Amino acid sequence: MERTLIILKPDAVQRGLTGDIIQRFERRGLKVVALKMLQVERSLAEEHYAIHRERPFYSGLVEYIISSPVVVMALEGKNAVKVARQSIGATNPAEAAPGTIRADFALEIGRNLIHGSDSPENAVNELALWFNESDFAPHTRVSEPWLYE
Ligand code: DAT
Ligand code: MG
Repeated sequence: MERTLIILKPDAVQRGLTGDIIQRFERRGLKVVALKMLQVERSLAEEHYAIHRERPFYSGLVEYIISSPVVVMALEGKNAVKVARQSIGATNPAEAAPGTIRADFALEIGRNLIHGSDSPENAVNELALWFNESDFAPHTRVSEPWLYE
């Protein structure tokens, strides 16, 4: 089993879409093992997006993430990183496949609703950045034999 970090960005919260988005992951079979809402500190936003520090959109990206509260969660499941990215869709909602979260709920790259870790290694690092070990509530669900053979 693998875990991935998901951030429902300020537009998802402000537009009242957090429930719809979480439901999509739950319906797919991914398990929420940590979940919290918070106002992001600038320093955390800067660290999370450090890889983009030199990009022209970096300062706007940081301002966007700290502009209003976010919902952050850890999803667990087989290939969680890959399948969550697939359900999220391409970075630019205008290019995202229909049926993905970004295509179905968003229009612009700078308001693309959601973050998902892009590799298992980055997922481990991002989860450590956003959560403490005590934030996790590992559990077994009765549905698991019906999700995994
Ligand atoms: P993703 O969020 O799909 O992993 P990314 O890691 O390349 O995409 O970029 C992080 C975020 O930065 C992305 O969700 C939106 C913003 N972003 C990326 N490329 C951009 C661009 N060309 N113009 C404006 N914002 C951009
Ligand atoms: Mg990324």
